Amino acid sequence: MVHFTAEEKAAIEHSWKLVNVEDVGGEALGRLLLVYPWTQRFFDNFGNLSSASAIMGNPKVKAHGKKVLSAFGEAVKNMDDLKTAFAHLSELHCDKMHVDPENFKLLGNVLVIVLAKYFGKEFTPEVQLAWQKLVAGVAIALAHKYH
Ligand code: HEG
Repeated sequence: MVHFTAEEKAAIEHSWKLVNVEDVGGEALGRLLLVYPWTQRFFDNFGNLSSASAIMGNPKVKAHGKKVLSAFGEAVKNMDDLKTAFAHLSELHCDKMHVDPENFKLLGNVLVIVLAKYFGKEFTPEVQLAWQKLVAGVAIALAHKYH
């Protein structure tokens, strides 16, 4: 299980308040679709994903990215028990959406990179490490109910 120090929790809680879930979530999901194009198959109802600018400007990508990143807000509130917090979403992704859980790790790593871009110098190595641990914990929790 991923364990967070008091300093890591404080760093995540502080930086989370500064995150615009639509901008960061949209960019993270857009980059996932661009960098790992096979992930596009889960979103065949999203319309035009034919180029980088189509993906990054697609309103459905933005809206879904916002939804995904908003769920990270639950992670920020439940750092001590991510498995319980994500149990229901884990079941949904397994049983309904059939998403290969490897993709949760990919999205988490893309998210850390996008956060680094938004925060710039404030994304110190300590803050980055805390976020890396959080996205890893979320990926593990989301995979937990897979069978
Ligand atoms: Mg998932 C739906 C969260 C990664 C594919 N995702 C959702 C929903 C949430 C969510 C909150 C809405 C659930 C509902 O309708 O009740 N997703 C979420 C998180 C992560 C993640 C926190 C973090 C890693 N999702 C993820 C990845 C893929 C994916 C990597 C595919 C590559 N999600 C997916 C699909 C849906 C959701 C296909 C249904 C979209 C729809 O509404 O049509």
